Amino acid sequence: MTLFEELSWRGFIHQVTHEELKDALEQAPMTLYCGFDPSADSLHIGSLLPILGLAHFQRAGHRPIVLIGGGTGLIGDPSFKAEERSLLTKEDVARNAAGIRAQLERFIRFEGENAAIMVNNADWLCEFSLIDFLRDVGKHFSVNVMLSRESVRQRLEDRDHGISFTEFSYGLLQGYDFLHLNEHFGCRLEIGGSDQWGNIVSGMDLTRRMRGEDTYGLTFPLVTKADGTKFGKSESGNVWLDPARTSPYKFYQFWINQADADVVRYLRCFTFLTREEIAEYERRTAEEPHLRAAQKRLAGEVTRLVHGEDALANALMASKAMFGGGLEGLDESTLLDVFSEVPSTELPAAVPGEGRLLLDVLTEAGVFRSKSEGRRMVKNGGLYLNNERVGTEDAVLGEGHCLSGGIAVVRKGKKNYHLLRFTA
Ligand code: 485
Repeated sequence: MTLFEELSWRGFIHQVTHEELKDALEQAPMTLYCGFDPSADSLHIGSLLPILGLAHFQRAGHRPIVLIGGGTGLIGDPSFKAEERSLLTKEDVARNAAGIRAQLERFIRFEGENAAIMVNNADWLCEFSLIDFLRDVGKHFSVNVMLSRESVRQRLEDRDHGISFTEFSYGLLQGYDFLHLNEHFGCRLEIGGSDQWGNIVSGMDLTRRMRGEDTYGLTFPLVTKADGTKFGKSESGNVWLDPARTSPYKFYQFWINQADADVVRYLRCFTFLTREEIAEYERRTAEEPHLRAAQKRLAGEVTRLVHGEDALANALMASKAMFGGGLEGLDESTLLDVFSEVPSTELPAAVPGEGRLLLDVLTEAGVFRSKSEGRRMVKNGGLYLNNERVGTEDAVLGEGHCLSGGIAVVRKGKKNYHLLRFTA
């Protein structure tokens, strides 16, 4: 399979500027780029497709350039955005750029053969003098063409949400980047999401006009869900790649909860599994969907890719905890994360040797309406402390019951959880 066939099969291709790109990619290694604006200090799973796209190109022997938009991020891309954005401060952009740079280093190889390159467009855009930019670059852009771009149509039609000159100029800056990378690194292809088509074509036009060089553009489709809701959002909002924003456990849960109608498509574009392996998961999803084998594999692969092996092991353990698995290996933040939606009660720390009757504590905490309800539950074998069955109604709550962070997990029946948090 050629790289292009593989990218098509995996669902990476929305549009290409030239059909010949397919052959050009087979003939010689190519330098290509994708840009990321640092509008937040972390990437989210919307950026995963472009990142993996770059990784596929690199695996096939091409040289990726990852561009951080430290300059363009100060302006803000208006493409398909309904409203003018508020400007970020220079400090914010610089901080975000550092965060994003660190994340990208996980996915793409910056050493060895066809090592990737990371650049920041602040290095050339911020130094440009306004007069020089308007004379040398602006002169090649036709406002008539810019006005006809689909990506700003809505903003031009709607007077209430118009577009400032600042945002309208964004395409010139991104266009200039392509020219710069062509000149300095021989870059011949820009890739991005389908919203980037206009900006990519601007850069290609400029590079042809100013350097007489022909270049290519390729866009990815927007990832969609079969039920029509937006991909990439969980109940708590965006799914981020930064573990401090979306924990590896929540990240794992996001993937494991994908619908049967979507999961095979996601295996193709979000993992490196082979065609044969994915065909097997397709069969299993059709024949035994209740086992959710494809979802488990998807969640495992993507969590490992983004957060690493240890975080995946922790996320797996945390996921089992919800279904009665052992809790001892989990640290405080994971416990609080797994049980974040569960009611909790704060109690003074248990004093060794002076433990209180568990049923008293639970009745006080409101877990039981009365002590007799508690007794009944113990008799029926339905009360668990830290996922271990409580065998007797005289059980004493002691220090040994505290998990990491002074937490004890109470469960009534199958899945009625309550947290006890002991404070020092
Ligand atoms: O030379 C460039 C300078 C900046 C950019 C690209 C090339 C960034 C681009 N204008 C942009 O806004 N990209 C989005 C971002 O940074 O969040 C997203 C796109 C998405 C995909 C992704 O970046 O909306 O389609 O291209 C990588």
